[in-house]
Amino acid sequence: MLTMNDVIREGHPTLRKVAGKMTLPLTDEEKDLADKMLEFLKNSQDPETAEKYELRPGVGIAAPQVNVSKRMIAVHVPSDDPEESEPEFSGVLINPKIVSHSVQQTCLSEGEGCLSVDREVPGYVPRHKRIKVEYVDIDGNTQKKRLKNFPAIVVQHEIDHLNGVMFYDHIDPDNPLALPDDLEVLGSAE
Ligand code: NB4
Ligand code: NI
Repeated sequence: MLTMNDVIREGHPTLRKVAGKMTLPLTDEEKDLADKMLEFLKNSQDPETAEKYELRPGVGIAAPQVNVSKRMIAVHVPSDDPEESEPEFSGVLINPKIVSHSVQQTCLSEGEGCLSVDREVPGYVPRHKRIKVEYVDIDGNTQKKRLKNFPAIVVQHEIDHLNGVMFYDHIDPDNPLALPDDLEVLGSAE
């Protein structure tokens, strides 16, 4: 299983590289990594397992974060309806590409963090409120998904890692908590 020891931290050059496209079909090693990335997220969201293996909770992870500079991400976004056991969006996205997005931007009220950043970096991280993402799933099928709000923010954070971009690159250094009137804060109106 993947643990925090496998997660590289800021300063490691791989986090600033543009990751390479994956060729299909995936090798068994790549399939194994895909499974391990998704398993890591599920483990990290299970209080017992997270505590036992000292995992920081995560809703997303990108292959470069485990020092594999390839365009693969995993997301496991639980539904925000406690009754709903099914996750809102969960899976592995290979060669993900945002093919269109809204003009409207949104951000998380609490800002963002990153498993590769061992410090708090306060500030709003503007993201597209709605995106259409095209990717190949673990079975080799091309998928097109429309996402909005939290799942859309998670996928954008992960795709940034594939392009060597860190969440704090989007924070206004002069006024981190600036709220331009066209920037909606998720959790406020929603
Ligand atoms: C990626 C996210 C940071 C902002 C917002 C949040 C968590 C991450 C980083 C957008 C993407 C990891 C990957 C969480 C979390 C809410 C859901 C369900 C029950 C606990 C879990 C906590 F863990 N960020 N961590 N950071 N990244 N929400 N949740 N909860 O996932 O660096 O590149 O289990
Ligand atoms: Ni991250």
